Amino acid sequence: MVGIIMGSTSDWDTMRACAKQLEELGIAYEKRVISAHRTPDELAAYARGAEERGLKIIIAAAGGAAHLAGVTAAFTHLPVIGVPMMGWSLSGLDSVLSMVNMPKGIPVLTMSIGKPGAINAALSAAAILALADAGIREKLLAFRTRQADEVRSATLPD
Ligand code: RP5
Repeated sequence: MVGIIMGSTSDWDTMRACAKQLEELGIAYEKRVISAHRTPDELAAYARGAEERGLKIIIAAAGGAAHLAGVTAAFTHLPVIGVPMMGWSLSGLDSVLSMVNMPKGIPVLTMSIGKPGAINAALSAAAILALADAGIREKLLAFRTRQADEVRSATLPD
């Protein structure tokens, strides 16, 4: 249902958290390394064929100039959720500004930088899928109840 793509194998350390969250919610996904600048033809083919292969949402992670999500969105009308990576410099500020500032017409739903964004990408995908899938809706609501309960029962050391 969800395609997770990332610009490099170096993004997987972060995006593993996204995959784990999807698994916890029982959402089927696939994962692939595809680069907008190193393998542009493969990216075009992947994004163009995504709907026909049954994908509903694409989560795209990239660092640096981070154009993967925007280019993916150019080739498909499916929702594209972008996750900016920390990158090797500027602590991910470059990636988040690049992803979030899409010109009008082709949106990228941009998450926060790094692991929190990776997890929120999975939760956002779940929220979209939950609109038409009662099972996912139930799992998402249960997750949020558990999360709230954890906060309520939290104790602090003296
Ligand atoms: C982007 O450049 C990738 O998404 C990655 O975050 C970053 C660095 O890639 P590597 O040089 O580690 O392959 O394309």
